[in-house]
Amino acid sequence: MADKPRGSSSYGASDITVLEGLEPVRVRPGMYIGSTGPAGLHHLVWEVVDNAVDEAMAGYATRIDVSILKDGSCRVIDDGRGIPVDEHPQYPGKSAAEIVLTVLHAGGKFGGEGYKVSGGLHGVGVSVVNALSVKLRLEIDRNGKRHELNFADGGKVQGPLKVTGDAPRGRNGTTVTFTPDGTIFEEIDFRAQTIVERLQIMAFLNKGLEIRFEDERAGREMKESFKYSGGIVDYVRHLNNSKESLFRKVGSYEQAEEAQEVEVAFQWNTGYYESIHSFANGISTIEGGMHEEGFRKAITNVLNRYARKRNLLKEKDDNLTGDDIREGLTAIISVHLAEPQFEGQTKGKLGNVSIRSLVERATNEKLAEWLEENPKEGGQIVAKAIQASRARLAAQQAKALTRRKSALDGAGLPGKLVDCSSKEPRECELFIVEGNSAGGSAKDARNPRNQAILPIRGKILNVEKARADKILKNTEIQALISAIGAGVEADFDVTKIRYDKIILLADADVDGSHIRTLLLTFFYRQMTEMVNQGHVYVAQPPLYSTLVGKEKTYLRDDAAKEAFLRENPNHKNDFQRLKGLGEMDFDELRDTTMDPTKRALLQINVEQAALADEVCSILMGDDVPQRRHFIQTNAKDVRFLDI
Ligand code: 0RA
Repeated sequence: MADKPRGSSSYGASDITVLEGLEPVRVRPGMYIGSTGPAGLHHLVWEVVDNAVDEAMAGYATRIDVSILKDGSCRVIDDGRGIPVDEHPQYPGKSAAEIVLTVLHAGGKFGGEGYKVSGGLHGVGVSVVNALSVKLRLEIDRNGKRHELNFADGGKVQGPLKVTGDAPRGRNGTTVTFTPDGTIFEEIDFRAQTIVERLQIMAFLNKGLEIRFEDERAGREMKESFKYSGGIVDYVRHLNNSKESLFRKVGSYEQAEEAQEVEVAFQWNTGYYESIHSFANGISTIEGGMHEEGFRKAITNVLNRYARKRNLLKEKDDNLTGDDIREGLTAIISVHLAEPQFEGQTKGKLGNVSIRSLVERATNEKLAEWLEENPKEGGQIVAKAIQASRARLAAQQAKALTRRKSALDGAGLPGKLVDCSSKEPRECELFIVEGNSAGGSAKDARNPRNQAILPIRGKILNVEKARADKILKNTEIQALISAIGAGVEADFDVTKIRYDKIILLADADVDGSHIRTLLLTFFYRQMTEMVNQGHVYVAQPPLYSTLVGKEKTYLRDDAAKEAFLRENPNHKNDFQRLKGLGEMDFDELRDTTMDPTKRALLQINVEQAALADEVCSILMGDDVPQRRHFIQTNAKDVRFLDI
């Protein structure tokens, strides 16, 4: 087939069909890949990688190489069977490979049994990637030969599949190299970090599969390689790496039926939060769904039954709640099923009811077995859950107390809050300021109409190291909760926040950075939706000021100062190094942080807050060793945590 010459007329005709075939993708890319922003762009990579992972799941591929080439294009190599190269039965004169790349949904749907469980959520098929690329080259090693097929301008085939030589040493596999179409995407700059993070998760979910990444772009060169012989057990270890685990073992179990299967790995840490990550066919289900439901229900039952059987819970005792049991639990639930139903706002919720009973049954049987076989660990889990249940009762009392207290002092606002006069949250800002002196200058520099100041005293409690009862009894935290006015934890309601912007104002030194980290951890853990929706900001006071004529100019950091000197080589004036916020005077503070037209604010996203949270969980206590910066060097990536 590959060498068969084609008549020019039939070539023209097929060309038209192909264009018709992929045209809808170019007209409405969002329907196929969600968006034409960065998420959509990376969707192209996931699509190709998913196909390669499918080959691995089917037992054929063992290694996947993903590269961003010097010219910004992306290449994915796998050592699977190779896309079939023979003539496609329904499309005389065309290779199966051409059909896979030019017909929507032609992916693995032909050629016998196809895929039992296909990853493709994304599942829109590589043809979509082809449609949205200016260039795509397909190289296939199969039947001892290397084949090549090229496309351009949104999936137009550039001639028939050709044999270009022998495949190296009997190798099979597929290589897809594509250049996204810059007229379709807002930008076509791949972000290495985004890709690496996802590849690592794929490697965790596919035990033994080797996934390599290389960024070849000038100045951005990097390499990563992932291969986990323990699969999701290694994933749990990785997640608990920065925490103190309750015991060394990571438990796991799996169960399969004809059309669906589940795999679970779990371990508890000594912390107070649960961290359950679930996946369906390798796709993250961040909104949970039936698999998580089945797991939660069963784990609660199993542990209560176990605790009673061992007499750790007495007859008169209430059952432990699911929250008590899941405190400190890190778990991965990975399911595979034939036709996953993704529901919910972000399509991140698994709707298949049948998987709930499988996960529930598997957990009921196999977790119970694991507990029988590991009595020491079982005892530790129950003891922790019992402590959690006591803390829960204490927290209920503390909450009731806080409510009663705030009912007593009128509006329920903390005494040290300097509130603004406007009651329209959309225009209001709350500055959380370290220390009373800084609070004083901020009070002078603010616009009293819409800017409120809440001074806090020193380091707030590290909520990562404290249970709900202790958190709620802490006066600084009580002040934060009542000033923001939208409740806390499960009761938090982001629609009730009294200020649109919550702005953290702390010094640019080590202590200031610690305070920011603690505050971000509190918001991330206890007012998560407020972070999610971008209401949290960090004020970034500049490092230098200098006079240009009579006008004071502020320069953010050393780089800004150098740039300024390059642009103004004759500048003679001294540079003032600005001291801490507490020592800034009225106009300095106004010009750099309070005046919305002049200041620099960093909007905190979820990743930044999660990072702060991670730091809090690795800090041994709340006291920072003097002059040590928040840089995590124990992980393989060095991260600067002074957000
Ligand atoms: C259709 C059928 C078969 C494999 C593939 C497609 C396939 C697609 C991709 C995309 C990237 N890598 C891939 N590897 C394989 C089955 C082939 C057979 O039965 O031999």
